[in-house]
Amino acid sequence: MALLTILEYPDPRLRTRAEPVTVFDEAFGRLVDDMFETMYAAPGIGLAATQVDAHRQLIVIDTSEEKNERHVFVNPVILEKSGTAVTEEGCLSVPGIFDEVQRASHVRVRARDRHGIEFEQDLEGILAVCLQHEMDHLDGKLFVDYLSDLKRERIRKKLDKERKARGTSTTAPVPARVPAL
Ligand code: GNR
Ligand code: NI
Repeated sequence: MALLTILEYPDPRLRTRAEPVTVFDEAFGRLVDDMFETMYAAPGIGLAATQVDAHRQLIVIDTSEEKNERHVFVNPVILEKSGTAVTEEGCLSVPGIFDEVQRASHVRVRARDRHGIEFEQDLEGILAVCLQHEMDHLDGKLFVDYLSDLKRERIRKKLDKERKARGTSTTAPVPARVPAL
């Protein structure tokens, strides 16, 4: 098991379109496990492979309180959507930013599981919203794309500033100076 690095906006790799998964081998199973570990550690309720720079159509989700309901969606396709829901969304690739996004409240999805077995499922509530958020990642899209240009620009500048502050942090360990003899 391994923790993967999550790409952050405005990293251009987040704009990559994911390719369908064709091989469900051991290495693929390890990627699924590593994505769950990374999502739980973050913590988040969903993660798309795009966010960990693996550009394949793979999504993991767990919206349960107890973190014991693993959902895997490989090569997902939305068959039907209905209703609307406005949710305060966040994204591990846009840390610390939350804003309202309108999406369908109900979706029917066809996908494959980690073994390549096809299934169909009806989703509602946060699970439906999260799946749509994750499928956007697979298309190179982020929730901030639904916000105004002004908001998106402010977000980019804020994250930029925070990254710079992290880079020159005074709390970073200062290398010990070897005293002159
Ligand atoms: O952890 C997450 N929370 C969340 C809340 C509302 C709508 C969508 C999400 S997904 C997000 C994790 C993430 O960035 N997935 O791509
Ligand atoms: Ni996200």
